Amino acid sequence: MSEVDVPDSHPRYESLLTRHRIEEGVEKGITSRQGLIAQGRGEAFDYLLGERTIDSAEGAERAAAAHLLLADHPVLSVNGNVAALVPAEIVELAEVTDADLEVNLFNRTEERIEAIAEHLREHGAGEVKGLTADGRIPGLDHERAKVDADGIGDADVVVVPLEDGDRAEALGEMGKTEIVVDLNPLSRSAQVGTVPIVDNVIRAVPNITAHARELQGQPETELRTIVDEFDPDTALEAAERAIRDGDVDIGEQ
Ligand code: PTJ
Repeated sequence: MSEVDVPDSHPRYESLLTRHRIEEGVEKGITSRQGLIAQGRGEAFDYLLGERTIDSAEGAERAAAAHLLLADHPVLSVNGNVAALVPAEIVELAEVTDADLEVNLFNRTEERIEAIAEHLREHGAGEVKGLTADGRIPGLDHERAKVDADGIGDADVVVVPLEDGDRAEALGEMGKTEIVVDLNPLSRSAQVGTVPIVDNVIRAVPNITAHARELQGQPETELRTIVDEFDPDTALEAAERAIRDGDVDIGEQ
């Protein structure tokens, strides 16, 4: 038995675990209630993808790892869903790629930022940015525009899982390399990302870490080749094709 009282051999194990974590996130004041709706939407796309990492997403995860290793100042943006679903995994990715962690919320409250920062620290994080909020993303209304000047404000590469389309677009306009994780290949965030990863964040984050570990120590030219060879449009088309034409066969639903 496991965290969700079902054996991990259960065909719906991953999905049940995910729901359980999101529910718990809401109970702890980490995840917003809108986060439940976002999760439901994500699940529908994941179901159509066969709840697996498709090849084009694997390629995107490798390109994301290369970008993070090449970055001068990478930052991983953490919202209420990410904190609930992959707290230890996002901390590990930050460690492996020497990235900052910054809590950055769509529905911003100081209480939730504090709760998420504390939750990440309980999972091994050192410094967690997001509370200073002395920087602004141009072109957004006040609350959603707040970032730390020495965090996302200063970053050259930002990982934004489950991001709102407006902000993803505005961050891109600031000239930042944006790595987006979003199960919907048609979402504006995925469409504007430098590297759109159409995969569940619970698979994507550990996969990026695994690629980063493998690529660590590779010459810069090798990393640049991986980055240059990745084409976001091809990856998005492949994901959309998998969703529209996919042959769903993942056991009893
Ligand atoms: O914690 P906050 O206040 O920052 O709010 C976070 C949410 C996610 C509620 C907020 O950013 C939001 O409302 O997002 P949207 O506009 O609903 O977009 C969420 C996107 O993430 C949708 O395209 C979903 O398909 C996708 N998604 C949901 N769950 C997952 C996911 N993508 C990857 N992995 C998931 N588990």
